[in-house]
Amino acid sequence: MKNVIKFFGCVTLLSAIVSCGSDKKNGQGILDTDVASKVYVKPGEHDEFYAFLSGGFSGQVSVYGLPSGRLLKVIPVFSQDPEKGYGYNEETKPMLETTHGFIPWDDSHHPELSQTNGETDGRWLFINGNNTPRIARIDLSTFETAEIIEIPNSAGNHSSPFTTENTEYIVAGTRFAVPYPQGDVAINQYKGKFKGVLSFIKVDPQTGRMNIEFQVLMPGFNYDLAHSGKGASHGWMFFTTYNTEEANTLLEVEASQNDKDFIAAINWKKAEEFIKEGKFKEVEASYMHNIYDEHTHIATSTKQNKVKVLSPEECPGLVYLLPTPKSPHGVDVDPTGEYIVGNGKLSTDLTVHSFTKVLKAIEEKKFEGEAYGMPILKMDEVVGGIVKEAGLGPLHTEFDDKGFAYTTLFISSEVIKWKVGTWEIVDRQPVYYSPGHLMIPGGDSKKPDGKYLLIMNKITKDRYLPTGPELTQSAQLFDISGDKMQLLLDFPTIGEPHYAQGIHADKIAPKSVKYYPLKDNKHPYVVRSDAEAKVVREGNIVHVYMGMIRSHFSPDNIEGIKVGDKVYFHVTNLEQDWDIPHGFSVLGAQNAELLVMPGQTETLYWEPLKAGIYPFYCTDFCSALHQEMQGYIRVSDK
Ligand code: CUK
Ligand code: CUA
Repeated sequence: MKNVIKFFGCVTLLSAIVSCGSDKKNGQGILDTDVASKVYVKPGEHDEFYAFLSGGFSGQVSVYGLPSGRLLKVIPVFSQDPEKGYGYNEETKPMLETTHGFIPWDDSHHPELSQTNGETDGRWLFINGNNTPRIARIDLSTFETAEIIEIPNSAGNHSSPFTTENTEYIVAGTRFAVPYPQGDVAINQYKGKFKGVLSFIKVDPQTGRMNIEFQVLMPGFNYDLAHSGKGASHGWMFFTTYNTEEANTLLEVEASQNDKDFIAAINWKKAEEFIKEGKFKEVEASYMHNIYDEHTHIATSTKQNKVKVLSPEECPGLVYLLPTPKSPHGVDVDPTGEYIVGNGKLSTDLTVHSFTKVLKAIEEKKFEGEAYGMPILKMDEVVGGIVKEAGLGPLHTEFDDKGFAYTTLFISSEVIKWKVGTWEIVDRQPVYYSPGHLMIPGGDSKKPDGKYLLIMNKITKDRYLPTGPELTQSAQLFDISGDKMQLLLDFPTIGEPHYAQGIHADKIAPKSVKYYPLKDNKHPYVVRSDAEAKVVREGNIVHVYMGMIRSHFSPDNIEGIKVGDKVYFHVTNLEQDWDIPHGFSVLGAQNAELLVMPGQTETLYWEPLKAGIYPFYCTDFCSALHQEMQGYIRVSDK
């Protein structure tokens, strides 16, 4: 009997250990295996959503599958990428031209998907470069950067690139006010001489091509973030501001802080009328416009030099200021377009403006003053609700499809869920650590997909294995289909993710390009078969027309090259099959490599510096005979 009891005691203990080790219950009484199954995407199966995360100071965009958190691709935008040769090959170098020269770096913050009728349509992804003000457009059929436009008379392009509900415009707003026109001005002349410029960039509905339609000349505030009106507020764009005291040093920011800053509401429909009426000034504005041609796969960079500018002083009704407590950071508009949430980072409450009330206050002229010709609406007249005691450091808000909003709290490291309309907080979860932006697929559109919420954290601390002083930033996935938010997954990100966008895979995957038809290749140095391969000399410039196909190069032996020649390898991938790129590089190549997609031609520039034999080879393992895909160049003294 005694033995039996002992035996059972053992079993109980054993099963306790087993269940502890493999199937813990979390704080909400849910088994780890239940959580794991929610993010488990079986080998060979696909994720339900694409997530596009900004790469912050890496200047890239990274593409993840959700819910698995699997990294699918890194898209170079404002960066050179040795993996793909972007920014190294001759075709893409012009993409990184600016009026300050070739700049292969930027700080990219906010990806924004194009929309049709207020819904994400999977056509393009826009992203800003903060430092040398630029906006890029990525084509989501190829996942390549298709266009970059520089923003003139602007600095610190932070409140960008947010779209209107039919991608009529994307906007770009200056963070740093700068002298207008730019020039040598004493910094303490800030107030009065420094201005902020908000740009409205028209997007061609067929091609996606961008064009700076007009700029609005604003006072020297700092413009932080933006979001577009939609539905009820279609035709309006909202920008948060800080430093409305126009101080040239923010060292004593808290001491000198105005009690309230503003959300600037811009009526862009009205702006279009002012443009038609000729109420604009055409001013000097030099900027580069870089376009990657989809037929030649060659980028061209063109300098532009004029832009139309509207001034609120001369355009009554163009801009209204909505007082919003203490340094609002994000501004977010709910799916109906009625509520405009100002996330005041130094306030513990969230102020929500009602668009209906804004219109009424405008109509009834309920102003508490004006600034530079822009009426300041009375705060009491426009507030639609306050989310009380949200927490410390509210930064950004996204929305689901059930009438709830989700806000990140940077300082208290939490995310809260609250009800739009009652303003009551219904859930609060810790995140690890210090969240900036958050993303629900479609969460800033008219039609959010309220299944997952992604939180992007600035600080990771102890969540992963240590990697020296720097730890990767981190994303955390929550299930938001139930009443309570449930943490599912942590995964590392590339660079600092600011904003992100998510979209159902069905809106992109079917349109994905598998290869480029060779017959449509309009590159001037294309070869369409091995037979067309040749070497052409023009003085000391040598053009090598080269073909590659599994598993050889043509030509693969090249002689007659001299030290000091300028050699251009124009390499065409002759494959017509999905996922068979070939790579190309040569010993001593000064410009990384090429990674050429099937049917495409790319050019590597090389200057041989001394006589010798220089092997070249394919850098992408492409067939069983990949290692045989090689050749030689002989370089002789002059
Ligand atoms: S910012 Cu990064 S946390 Cu540039 Cu959108 Cu707010
Ligand atoms: Cu082609 Cu390896």
